[in-house]
Amino acid sequence: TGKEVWPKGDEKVWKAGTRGVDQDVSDITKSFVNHVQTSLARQAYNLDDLGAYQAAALSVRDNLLVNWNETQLNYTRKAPKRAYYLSLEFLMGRTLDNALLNLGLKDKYRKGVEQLGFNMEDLLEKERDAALGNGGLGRLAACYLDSGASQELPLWGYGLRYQYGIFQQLISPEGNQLEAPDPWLENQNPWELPRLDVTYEVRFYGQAERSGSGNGRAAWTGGQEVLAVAYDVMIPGYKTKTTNNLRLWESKPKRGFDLNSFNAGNYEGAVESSNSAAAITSVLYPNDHTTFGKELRLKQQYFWTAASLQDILRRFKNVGKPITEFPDYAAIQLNDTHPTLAIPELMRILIDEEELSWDEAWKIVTNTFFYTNHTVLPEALEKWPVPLVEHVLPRHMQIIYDINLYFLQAVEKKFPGDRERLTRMSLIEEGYPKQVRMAHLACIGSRKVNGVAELHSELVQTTILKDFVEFEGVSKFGNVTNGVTPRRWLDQCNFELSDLITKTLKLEKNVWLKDLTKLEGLLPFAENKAFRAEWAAIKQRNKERLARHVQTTLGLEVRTDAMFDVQIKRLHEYKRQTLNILGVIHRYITLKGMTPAERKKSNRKVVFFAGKAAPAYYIAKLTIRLIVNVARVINADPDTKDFLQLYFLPDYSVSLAEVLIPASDISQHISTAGTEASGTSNMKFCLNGGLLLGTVDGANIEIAEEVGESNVFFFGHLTPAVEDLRYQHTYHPIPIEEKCPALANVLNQVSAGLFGDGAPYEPLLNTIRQGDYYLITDDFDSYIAALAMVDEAYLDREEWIKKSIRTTA
Ligand code: C3B
Repeated sequence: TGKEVWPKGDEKVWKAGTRGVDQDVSDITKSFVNHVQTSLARQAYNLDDLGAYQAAALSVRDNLLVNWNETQLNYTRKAPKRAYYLSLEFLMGRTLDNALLNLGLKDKYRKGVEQLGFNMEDLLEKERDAALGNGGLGRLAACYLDSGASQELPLWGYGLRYQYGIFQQLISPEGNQLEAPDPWLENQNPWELPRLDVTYEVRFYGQAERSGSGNGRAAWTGGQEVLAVAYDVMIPGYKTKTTNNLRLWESKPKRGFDLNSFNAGNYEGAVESSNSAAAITSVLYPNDHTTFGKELRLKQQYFWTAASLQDILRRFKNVGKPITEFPDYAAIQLNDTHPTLAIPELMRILIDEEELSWDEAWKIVTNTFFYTNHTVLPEALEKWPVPLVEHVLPRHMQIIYDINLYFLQAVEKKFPGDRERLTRMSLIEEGYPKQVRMAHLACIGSRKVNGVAELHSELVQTTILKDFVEFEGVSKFGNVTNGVTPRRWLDQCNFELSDLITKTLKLEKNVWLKDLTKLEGLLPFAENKAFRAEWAAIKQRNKERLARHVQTTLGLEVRTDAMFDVQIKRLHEYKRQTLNILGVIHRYITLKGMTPAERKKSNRKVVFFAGKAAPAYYIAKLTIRLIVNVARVINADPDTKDFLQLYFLPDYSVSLAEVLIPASDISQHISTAGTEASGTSNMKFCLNGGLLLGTVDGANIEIAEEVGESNVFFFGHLTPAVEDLRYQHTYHPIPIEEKCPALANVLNQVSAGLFGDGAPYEPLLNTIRQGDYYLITDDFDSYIAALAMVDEAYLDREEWIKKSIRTTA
């Protein structure tokens, strides 16, 4: 009718009881004390920092909820087209500081907790990271959520509520990575809202019987039924009331007990099904860029996509439109191929339950999904064994075969007689066993396909999906270069720099924090000496903050009158932490060969590494071991320790990144050309005035275009050369002593025991000596030359600061 009718009871009483967002310090202290007393059942007498953090978090959550409720009601009323981001990983990090920033309540909360005898910094440190992700892909999802809410877009995330996030990394006395569980929900999680009333059933196994009437329908029955329970996480936008939702599913048994077995005295059998249901969301798989074909992982993927689709469809049905209009109300972004089962699942719902024809259903599906590819590395492209899919999801296997049949018929029509093309493009890869190629399914089931940086998107179109571009036309394929939220990655983690920028640009902070092109206004200030001094002083204080952090967590003394050189990311051969550590060894050997007078003239440097290795990735773990043991020797060597220090910081996390990034003078992004799809920490370092040392790869290229090539340090072979070089390694290998004597010397010193027994490192060193798939031997000399240019540039400190300012600008 256009006129609102009050739904229940006395409108005035409702309105009088409605909670607003806290505005005054006294409102804040009241709600804090109230939570201490009622939610936590504690008092001033027994409230420690952890308790105070919890009270503050609960009180902030109340504010988020007010906005969240309003936002959701608004969406329901206006029924806009909604975007859904399906991601198996959301690497959120901490929430309290971010929520305060976005609500604009930071200062007031600081004052409030101070009045109650606490220090805000201490409380913030008590929060555990929500680490439901492995690395770049998961953090990108988290940044997109912040961005979506800040731009007031009706965007919801869907993921899994893992009991255990990414493992905690410990380093053994020998320097080996050890993994410990991350029970992040142990102390309760104030940021989630259990929605025990929002549940869906999800089926596994059983039988799928075709109806036999030729309409393509089937009945899927039997097997195991599991319940998905919703947990909602509020996602506040920056300086807006828009507060979006991240819905995470937890699995639980549909029935707590099988009473029949219980009565028969079989208690273990009775609880067995409940154990396996709960197992689905128990742990995040810690593999980055590799797939293992584990049944539980397949169950995770289906459980999550099935629950999310039911939820999305229910919301759509409330709008009251015919199902054919679904794509006008929902766009579903697939974060990598992990949620690709959503494609056959939506087909199943539309055909078997909504009783649409195949063509009607396929039209809806292919207008609903959008697929983002995040890597072209072959080992990361998901494939599921056909027998496994048949067993766990019999109906979906039928549908995938049907999709494949129609698809290959269309390909055959366009390219008659091209059998090889059909083999290449098929959704099913031949072999023992046959495998379902998820990237092919995601591609043909989606309306658009994108890569995550210009070079990467180009590679997607010319390598792994080349046939699909030829078949479907290039307009379906595009590029969306990754981004990072400047709220967390500048304002929060580097507030001093943020304040200086605000003061200098003479703009409200919320203006440039929502429009980073405004940073260009800093360019002229690179020429201003006083400004440069302020800029450099902030970098220095950030280095001191990092040094304090290392001191309190590891008890180590980091010198801060040196250049800070940082490489932090998952350990992987393609990311080439090996190149970096071999470069450090080269530097050490060179320093050892100098006279004390020569050394004095050299650039002082502290090198930081951090990152986790997949628990089963042997070579990556050896790299960690080598770094730790090189550090032990270098940091203890009286000849060199004033000029070169090396640290491996254990248990890399979002929170640790927030301390490391603002302190970096230079960061390394040195993947073999063509292997790093984008990288996102490269953007974060640059935003914080850290210079970039890298290969011509991923988003490094676009960054260099923006900051100017004279402000970045590029080295190494380019993408088009990589294939040829690998061919040469295999068919015309050159002995390493001949090809790269400096590197040969480094490898020999490691073998000979310069850093303790060399034998354990042989498998790692042999990956370079033989095959050298990631081109360490080809890029080593130009890498060392680039490092020398970095040193030289750093010695001219004023010029360096100019570069730093220009990089941010
Ligand atoms: C990563 C890529 O390795 C990065 O280059 C990229 O910036 C991010 O995704 C975000 O797009 N990635 C990942 O973290 N895990 C994968 N399995 C594949 C790619």
